[in-house]
Amino acid sequence: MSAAVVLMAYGSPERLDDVPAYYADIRGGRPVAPEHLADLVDRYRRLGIESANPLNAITEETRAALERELGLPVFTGMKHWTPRIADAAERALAGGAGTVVGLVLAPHYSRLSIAGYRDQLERALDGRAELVFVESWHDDDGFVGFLADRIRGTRAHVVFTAHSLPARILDEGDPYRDQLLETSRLVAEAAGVDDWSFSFQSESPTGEPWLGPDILDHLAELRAGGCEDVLVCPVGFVSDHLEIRWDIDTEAQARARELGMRLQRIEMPNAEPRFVRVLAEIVRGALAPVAASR
Ligand code: FEC
Repeated sequence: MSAAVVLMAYGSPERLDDVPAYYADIRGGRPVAPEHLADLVDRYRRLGIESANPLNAITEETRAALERELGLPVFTGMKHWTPRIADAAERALAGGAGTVVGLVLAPHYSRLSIAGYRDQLERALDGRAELVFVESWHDDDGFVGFLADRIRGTRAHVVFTAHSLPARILDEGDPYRDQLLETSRLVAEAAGVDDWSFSFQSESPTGEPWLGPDILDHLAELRAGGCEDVLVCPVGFVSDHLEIRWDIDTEAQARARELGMRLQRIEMPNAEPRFVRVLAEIVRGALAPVAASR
């Protein structure tokens, strides 16, 4: 069996000049409010992304390490930036892949997130290879164990976080929130941590209600309950995204300071060898039934 992996990520602008096109892609043709664009450019500027983005280098490092670990070709495909998911699919096909494993660098399924990655990959492959798509890996033992080791022994209250989504997903029976709570519970249990809670982060100004509580409000509630020390564990992200470096390290940190709290966060998995081995096991698990059926 000739297999290849398309490793998918949200994508991040490579330089400041890319931000308008990147944001337009996220909006998918819907209007972009000039003040929201200016705010986004400002956030990337303040993170020092003028002419190069370290996040894209981390994704490439992860890809290369996963390729070495698996001994299979791995191609990176971005949902909202380059290299595109479609480019990655073409490269996998050009290399002779008969089976393509689609793995997203986001562990939790939502119709508003993972389904979009799947759709792009399916359309690009267009039946030219068998697609084995990993829908979610939120309860993967390796992933849970990895995060548990990050929080084990802490005396702080642990706040698990993930990207918010429009609240209407709950009416649509979307499993996103349940999967997030499941990861949080499993990680806390594995680490022997009893003192924890969950909150969302990174809500966008789209004019409709989003899932809450938002971490900024949640910190105030925790403080009102007497909590002074918080460890943030962003279970919905695996890299040093804008959402981590800005929303947690800058905004939530400022809120915690205002409230007189100490806020720390776990190191993100990024391209850490143990995390790459977790991803490799997920790919092997996805390929096992295919190999067995041959
Ligand atoms: O450069 C970076 O590191 C940022 C990468 C990035 C990640 C990410 C993850 C998720 N998002 C999800 C949902 C939405 C929805 C909207 C939305 C908007 C943005 C904007 C930027 C952005 N997202 Fe994102 N997201 C990242 C970046 N996201 C930039 C636009 C400006 C802003 O609102 O701050 C609203 C779209 C709209 O306007 O209609 C919905 C979800 C995830 C986690 C799953 C995943 O990674 O795919 C869900 C990383």
